Amino acid sequence: MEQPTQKRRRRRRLVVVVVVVVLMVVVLALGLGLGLGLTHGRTSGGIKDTFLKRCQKFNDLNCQNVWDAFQRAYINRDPCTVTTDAYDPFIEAVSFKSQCNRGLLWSKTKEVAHSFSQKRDCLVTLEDTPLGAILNDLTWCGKQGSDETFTSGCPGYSACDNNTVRSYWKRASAAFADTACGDVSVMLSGSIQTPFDPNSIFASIEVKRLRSPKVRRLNVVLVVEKNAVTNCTNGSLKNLQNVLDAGIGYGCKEVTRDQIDKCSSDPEIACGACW
Ligand SMILES: *[C@@H]1O[C@H](CO)[C@@H](O)[C@H](O)[C@H]1NC(C)=O
Ligand SMILES: *[C@@H]1O[C@H](CO)[C@@H](O)[C@H](O)[C@H]1NC(C)=O
Ligand SMILES: *[C@H]1O[C@@H](CO)[C@H](O)[C@@H](O)[C@@H]1NC(C)=O
Repeated sequence: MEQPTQKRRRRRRLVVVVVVVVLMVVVLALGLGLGLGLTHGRTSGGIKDTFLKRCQKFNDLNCQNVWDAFQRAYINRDPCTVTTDAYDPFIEAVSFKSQCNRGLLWSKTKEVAHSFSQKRDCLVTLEDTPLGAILNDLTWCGKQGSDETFTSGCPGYSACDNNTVRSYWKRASAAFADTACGDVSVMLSGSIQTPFDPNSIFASIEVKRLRSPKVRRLNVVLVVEKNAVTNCTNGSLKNLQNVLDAGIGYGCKEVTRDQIDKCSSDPEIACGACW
């Protein structure tokens, strides 16, 4: 009777040991998983998820490749030394088709331009293409000696010339202007003194990329609201005509915000009749 009791005790001890070991493994695995999860969340988790989700709306993109090409531009770099050409591989990975007669540029009119392009299937802004849609309103940067993507503590848009985000929008705007052909539209603001501002991305990058004969004409839509201070006769718009590539036609129309909103919400109005 003595032996079976000892056996039972030994077996019980064995079971206890096994249970303790299993528990330790489970706790370790959970802890490790949690640790990895936290690291993930602290670094690229948020922006990578947003990036991939937005990218996947464009069916013809291999989004993991696109993300890899994007990261290569700024990872392990001082965020004030990222030049526009660092994004070349990314731009190539996202290459998209020309926008003949549908390209809509904007300067100081982001909100109205998008409210129009998103409601009507007439004109396309940079932000309606993958290049603009994926990164719109995001902030990101890298750090020397790190392979992580940061979304806070990045230099502001005006902090330095060659910063991660600013160089991106310059490069993306250039790529978008390169796809323009036929008639191109631009919405400029009639509520500021200088609708064609030489420091804007439109003036410093996009206009220079519009080449004749691929681009036939530039139509300025000068958005005038109640507080309008200028019109199509403004001197800065004369400057715009002067810097346009020879052979590109030019037109300017003052269009009220109300008129644009009406056209945005009424599909019965033909696109060509909006202004
Ligand atoms: C930014 O980069 C360009 C090269 O793309 C360079 O010519 C320029 O000097 C740089 N600007 C600053 C402030 O470092
Ligand atoms: C355009 O604005 C100028 C003042 O900047 C004004 O003299 C002129 O009459 C305006 N032209 C039209 C057509 O409203
Ligand atoms: C528009 O043109 C520019 C450049 O000639 C002038 O500097 C501005 O003062 C002008 N704006 C208005 C409202 O006259």
